[in-house]
Amino acid sequence: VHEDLHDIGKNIFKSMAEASGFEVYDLGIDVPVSTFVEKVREVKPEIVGLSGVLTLAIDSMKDTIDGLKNAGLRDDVKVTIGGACASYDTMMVTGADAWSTNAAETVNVCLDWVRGT
Ligand code: B12
Repeated sequence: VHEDLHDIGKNIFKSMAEASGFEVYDLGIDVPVSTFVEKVREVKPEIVGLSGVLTLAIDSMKDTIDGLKNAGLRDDVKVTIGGACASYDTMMVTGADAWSTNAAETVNVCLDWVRGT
């Protein structure tokens, strides 16, 4: 998410999701809200993953989810946040659907989402 340059955890989650069959669009690091909104509009993904480890990434995640809401796209996607700043409280504050500090567990959550279970 914007302002956060850490990407090791994001890359691990991306690799694990791809290994489970997901097609992943990696938007990189320090990603503006507008880039998420444009890509979601273009690709129409089932799931959006947001990664951040800095405490300030919590605000960036909330901004990003608010951006999806304001663009009328929030209800079309599940959103999972991950990284060291992710927690149950962070999920509640940002308005995400799930949170993770464990990429493997969250790949299983994503599989459940796309299978509709
Ligand atoms: C490596 C590192 C760096 C590297 C990053 C390299 C890179 N390419 O990512 C470098 C040296 C560049 C760096 C820079 C900085 N860092 Co740094 N960094 C770390 C460090 C040592 C490890 C982070 C990491 O990669 N962990 C390993 C990964 C695998 O864990 P993870 O991200 O949690 O990912 C796992 C899960 O959370 C999950 N996951 C992650 N993302 C996602 C996403 C989704 C969707 C899902 C489902 C799951 C998921 O899957 C992963 C595997 O299970 C931590 C300290 C620590 N020991 O944690 C500090 C740390 C995060 N950094 C910190 C700081 C302050 C900075 C700097 C601001 C330092 C500075 N003054 O310049 C800059 C940041 C600049 C910026 N704007 O981002 C602080 C953050 C403090 C805070 N709470 O805000 C920490 C905690 C160090 C500290 N104790 O002070 N850092």
